[in-house]
Order: sequence, then structure tokens, then C-alpha cells
Amino acid sequence: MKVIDYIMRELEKYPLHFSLIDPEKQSPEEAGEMAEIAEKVGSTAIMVGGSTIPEQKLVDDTVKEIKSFSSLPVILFPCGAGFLSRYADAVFFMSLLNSRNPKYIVREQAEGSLIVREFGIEPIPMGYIVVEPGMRAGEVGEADLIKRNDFLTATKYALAAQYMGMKFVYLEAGSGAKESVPNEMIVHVKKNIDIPLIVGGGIRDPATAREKVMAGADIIVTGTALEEIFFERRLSSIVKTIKGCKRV
Ligand code: 1GP
Repeated sequence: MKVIDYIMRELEKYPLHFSLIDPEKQSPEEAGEMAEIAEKVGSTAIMVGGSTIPEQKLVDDTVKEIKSFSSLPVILFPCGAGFLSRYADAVFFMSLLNSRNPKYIVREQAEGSLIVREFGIEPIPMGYIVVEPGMRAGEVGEADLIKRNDFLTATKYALAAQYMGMKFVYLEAGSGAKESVPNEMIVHVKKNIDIPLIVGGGIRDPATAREKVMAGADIIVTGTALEEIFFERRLSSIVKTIKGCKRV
């Protein structure tokens, strides 16, 4: 089954949680253990990504370890063509829509296109929109950050993504952000699009995750919450809370 079909099937049941692992933040073996726990607590997919491109072998080794410890699909969440791995199941073939630099909108994607084809990994088109504070993703991606009260601009980018044929919209506040994407922005965006909405950045507890889902997020991504020691209990309560909500 294609990864996108699996995600769509799971979304019919409840809102979802994806776990983000950055290959540069731990050893491949530790990444494998994190993925095992993520699957155990009910996360639906493992995203592998980061804001800088590590040695490509590190991406390969990390994906291989994750695959050997977990049966969840591995979706690459790359910052560039050098981040691709043939061992992954799929790749968010993403465009940073509010970047000032064409490199992050389409040029890096052109570089990666033939590699994705050669590796045989499933491309999943996704519109990526970076909201204040944006953190490293905003800096590295040279984003014209969406202001936290500018719901209209966020909505325009999201609907443009849908009209360009992208399958998901991702509202990103940046990894480690003190403030996650504002609930009201999620409400506005969700009201105006028909494709699933992914929200991530700065979500570290069940209450915040619930707020985002109640506002309209279909999929919640957490990365930092997995990096903390003894993250299993916290991640478990985040995932249970998300799956216990009704999709908006
Ligand atoms: C970053 O949205 C993700 O791309 C996850 O952010 O690390 O803050 O959970 P956190």
C-alpha cells in the first residue's frame, strides 16, 4: 500500500501523530530505539529530517536502524536533495512556499527529482509554510515568516498549495519554538482548505496538542518531545490525547 493511502486511511479513524527524528541529534541506534517507542505509543509514521544536510550516510544509517526497530513508514522530511535515502518509504516532496529563495521553492526539488525516481521512494507533494518564530527552518529556508496574527496570508498560501495539487499543507512554527502555530490561524486555514493540515513546532504536551487538533489540525508532528530523556510517558499521553479527539 502506498504511504499516502495508509495515511488517508488512518485519518478516517482519528487525528494522527507523526514522530520527527533528526539524524544529527542522536546515533542511528538511538534513533531506532526512539522509533520503536513511537510505534509502541501509537504514532502513525516516522519523519526523518532536519534543517541542515548531514553526511548522506548518516541519513541512510538512521533510516535503516529505524526500519529494523519499527514497522511504521519512514517519510523523509528533507531540507535538500542531499538528504535523500533509498531506504525510506516516502519523501515529503515539499516546497517552502513563503521562502524568498527559489532554491527552497523549486530548485532544490528539481535537483532531487531524479534521485527520488532512481531510489524508488514515494513522493508525497506537500506545501510547507513557516510561521513566526520559524526557528532554524525559517532561517535556513530564508522564509518571509508569516506573522502570528496574519491568518489571511497563511490561508492564501495554504489554498494555493491545494490548487497546485499538493496533498498536504504543513504549518510550521519551527522546531523548539516557544510558541506553536496560533490556534486561530489553524482555524482560518482549515476552514478554507480541503486537504489535510499538518501542524508542528513547539508542541510538547498533551494540552497543546489537543488545542491544535480542536482548532483543525489533522496531523500533529513532534520532534523535540522525543529527544527528552524518559520521553515515552509524555509521548504516549500526547498521542493518546490526539487520537482521542474528533477531527474538525
Ligand atoms: C519541526 O515541526 C517540527 O519541523 C517539530 O517541532 O521539535 O518543536 O516538536 P518540535
